[in-house]
Amino acid sequence: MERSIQSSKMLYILILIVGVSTLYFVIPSITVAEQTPQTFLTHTGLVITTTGDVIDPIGYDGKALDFDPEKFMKSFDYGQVSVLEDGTTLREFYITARDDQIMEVSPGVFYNVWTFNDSVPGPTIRATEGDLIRIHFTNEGSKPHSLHFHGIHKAEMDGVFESIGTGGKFTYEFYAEPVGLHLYHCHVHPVEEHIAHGLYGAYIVDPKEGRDSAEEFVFVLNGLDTDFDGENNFYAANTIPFYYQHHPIEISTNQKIRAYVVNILEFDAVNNFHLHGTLFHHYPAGTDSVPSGYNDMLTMSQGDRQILEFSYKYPGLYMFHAHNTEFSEKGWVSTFLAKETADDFDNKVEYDDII
Ligand SMILES: [Cu+2]
Repeated sequence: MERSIQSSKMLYILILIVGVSTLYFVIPSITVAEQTPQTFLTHTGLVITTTGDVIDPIGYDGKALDFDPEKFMKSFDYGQVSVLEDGTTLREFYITARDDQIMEVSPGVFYNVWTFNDSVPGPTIRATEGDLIRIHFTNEGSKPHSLHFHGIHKAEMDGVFESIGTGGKFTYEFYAEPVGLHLYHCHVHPVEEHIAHGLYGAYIVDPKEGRDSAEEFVFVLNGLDTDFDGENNFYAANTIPFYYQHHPIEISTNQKIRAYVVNILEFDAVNNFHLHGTLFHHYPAGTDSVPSGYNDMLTMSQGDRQILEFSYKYPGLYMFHAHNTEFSEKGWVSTFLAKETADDFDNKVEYDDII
């Protein structure tokens, strides 16, 4: 009898030991799973290994970046201006790269953004044709970065072969040419990783005679691969999915609108732009003064950009979005709210008088 009680006790102890050891092996494997490096094969065949742990804001001791798409779309950085002895206008810009920040890109979704001047996209650089552009670049990131500008410049200013290491500085200098809408981005390998995280911006060169007066907006079409699997989870105009759908961009009817549209979308071969309720004249790369077409639809590959000019005849709320349904349903959908101008009311009175 005593023996059988002892055997039962032994059995219970054995079950307890097995149970506890199982928990010991199971629970730690669950808790460390998020920090285990995962390897992904991207569309371009690139292998990316990431722990993905930066996506979790708990443990990140910095403040999440503020980004205001409303402000961004109307902000142009003309640099610090001075005039050289030969009369050339010098524009100096200070750009700092970082890769350790996070941004709440959608409610509760924190993304490790890599930034130029704490912003994704970086500042929209603007100059006039023939100006001398001098960019004081500093890399405060943990990885090497660079600045590669589209446009005409010397090979050593191309930002491709010289990557700037952590703490490094480099001064890029080139003349603003040609007139157009260009872009800049980091060109350090793997480039798709550096672009996907946000190291890019728009670069506008105005003609010496200036541009016609218009309400101007910048839209950088981008995406967010928030789970690091080489595919975008969100799409947007200016980083924040659905932003301009919830915050319509107010414009006036019969007002000339000029939109600078740059496609930097990573991972997807093409992106597109569709405007409702009116058509636009469009200028590929903004390099010609004659429009290439009159359309409500544009398709762009990565690096393509277009200047669009249009106006609204009738007041109301109009969408503009990717005609690729997946992209629009995942955030690349925006709206213009065209309000009637005083001129419209005057016209209406005249029209009423006639009938
Ligand atoms: Cu980079």
